[in-house]
Amino acid sequence: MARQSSRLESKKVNSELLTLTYGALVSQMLRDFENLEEVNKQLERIGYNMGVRLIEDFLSRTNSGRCLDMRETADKIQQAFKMYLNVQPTISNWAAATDEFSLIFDVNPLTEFVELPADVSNLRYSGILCGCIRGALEMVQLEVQCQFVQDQLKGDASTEIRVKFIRRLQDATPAGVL
Ligand code: MYR
Repeated sequence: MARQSSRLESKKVNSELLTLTYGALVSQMLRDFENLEEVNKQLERIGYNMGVRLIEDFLSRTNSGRCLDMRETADKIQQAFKMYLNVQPTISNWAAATDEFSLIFDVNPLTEFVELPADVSNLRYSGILCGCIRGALEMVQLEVQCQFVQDQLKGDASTEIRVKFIRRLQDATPAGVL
């Protein structure tokens, strides 16, 4: 019993550490870059580079085969969020053509205890997550568009990432991987 509660405690500490570390990164970037659009761009790029690397770990840890359609891909993304961030977004709002869906988050571990000052209301604070999804999917030859369409951090009713299938890619080294 004591061991289980200390494991829960340690998960809580890890998630708080993540929130604080990410907050420090974003604050530093706000100081370092000239404008918000540049910060938004860089956060997405960092996420993209993470996704490009993370997919290999994900595929080997889950022993995953290729997804046959976007529904399977959505399930894998959900599984990845559970595995790496211990949150399980709900998959919903499918487009009729099943080429577009939403991930709805009850909790965004990057934004717990965060408040955005009014002068950075255009900051895409958690844009790193969209970059991560985009980078990971590009490695399995799926080009997607990924963006927050609602964010509780900005006063919206929920936090929702929209993922849209763009096209299947030929095998190629992704542009801009560092
Ligand atoms: C395939 O079609 O070949 C497999 C697709 C696997 C997709 C896994 C996507 C992982 C997205 C990572 C998001 C991480 C968020 C922390």
